[in-house]
Amino acid sequence: MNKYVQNVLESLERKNAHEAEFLQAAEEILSSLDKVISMHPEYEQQSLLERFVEPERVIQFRVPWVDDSGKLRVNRAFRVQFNGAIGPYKGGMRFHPSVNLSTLKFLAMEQTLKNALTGIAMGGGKGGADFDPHGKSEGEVMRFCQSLMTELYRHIGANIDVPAGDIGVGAREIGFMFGQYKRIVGEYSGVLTGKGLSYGGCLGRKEATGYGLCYFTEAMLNHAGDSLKGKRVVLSGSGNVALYAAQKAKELGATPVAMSDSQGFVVDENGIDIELMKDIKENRRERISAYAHEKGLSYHEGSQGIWEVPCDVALPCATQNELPLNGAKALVKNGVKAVAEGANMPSTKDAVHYLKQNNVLFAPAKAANAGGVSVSGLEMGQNAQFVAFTQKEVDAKLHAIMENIFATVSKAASLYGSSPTDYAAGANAAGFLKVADAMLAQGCV
Ligand code: NDP
Ligand code: 2IT
Repeated sequence: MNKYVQNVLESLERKNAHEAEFLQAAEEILSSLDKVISMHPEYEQQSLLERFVEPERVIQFRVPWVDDSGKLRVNRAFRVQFNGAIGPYKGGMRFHPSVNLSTLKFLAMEQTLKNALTGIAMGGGKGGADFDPHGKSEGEVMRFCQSLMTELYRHIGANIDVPAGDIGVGAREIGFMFGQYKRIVGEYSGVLTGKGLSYGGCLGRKEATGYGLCYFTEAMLNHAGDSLKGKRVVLSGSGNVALYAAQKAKELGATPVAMSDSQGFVVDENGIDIELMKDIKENRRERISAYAHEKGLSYHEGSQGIWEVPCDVALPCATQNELPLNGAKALVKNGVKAVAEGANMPSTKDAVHYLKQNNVLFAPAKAANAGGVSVSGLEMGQNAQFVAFTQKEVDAKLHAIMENIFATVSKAASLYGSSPTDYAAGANAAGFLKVADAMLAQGCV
């Protein structure tokens, strides 16, 4: 490894010893930038890496709210404004009990490079709270969102920082947060994306991450002389990303055969009934076991076993580190051809290494799941201009963006990766070069 990269990583480990996820992402990114760094000695002179790994700003605050029994509860929330070199900070809000600063810093750093790949002027940010929306009433979720926004509003803005959804945050939560923002500030602006269609949301945003993931996967398979048509697909998760990835995979001629949630998974050899799954997850907010019951299928406890289900293409779409080495080994044993990451950093380092060693095509999250934030970018543009794109226009733009990201990442893989299909290194290099260039141009920032 390049000495400069190594020094920066060592210093980062000393300073952030307890931030495992952040260090994991930083190591993955920086260790793939050897060639980039050697070709740009000015980066070291200008302390580019030291600046890149340090968030511009971290905001932490308490969120007090009252539950249905009248008890006052407190959660911890954050917004990490990681890098604003190429545009307003942009990235989702996550509501999940596991949320902590390490996870949000890793997500914000990944987001910075992802957003650079989209070609839209968006910096990188991420936020969230250790609040679990599961089992909460509508009123509790609303009061929580309102309380959170009562602090967050002062730190965000259409040209400052534009949050969106992520795990546990969908259209309902965005609506509650947006309503509170507007009440406090007294002005309509495109301060959040993923809004409802009746108040400035963008057609196709809900579907964008999952659809984009399939467009990227299709481009990657096409490049290798193959396609999604006729493939068996396994998807982990059954949230926003997984549902629409399953839908698009089916439209492209594949058969999604298995999906999961954090409790377990189901296998449907006839192909997942997407409408039923959407109803269970989006409307009824029930567990995936309901799908098995209603279809008379067996339900498998535990989410990990899903990687044992034979498939040609695996799309991990739930959460970080959900695809460990064992999972990768099971996939390879059953002949998987491609793994494309819908979630952020779903594959562990050794899982990625094993997949590459076994010639499995691997699409890294920051490229493959960039469709969601890309359409968020379109939503920002739409709000700024007071216009609305049609579903067809959005889909065409999303398709073009994902194909362009594949082309960019593929070219960068040839230049900077260990092989022409080292798309992980390609995505890191292409994203980093754009951010680094903007930072250098702006001086000591
Ligand atoms: P959702 O909240 O809609 O769905 C999350 C899904 O993952 C649920 O099925 C959930 O199961 C499961 N899950 C969550 N945590 C765990 C866990 N610790 N172990 C096992 N399963 C888990 O979130 P999204 O679909 O929006 O996000 C999924 C992933 O995609 C995340 O990594 C997110 O960062 C990433 N992403 C999202 C984008 C978006 O536009 N929404 C854009 C790009 C990336 P359960 O309900 O049981 O908790
Ligand atoms: O990880 C992600 O890219 C997202 N959660 C979407 C971010 C956004 O601003 O739309």
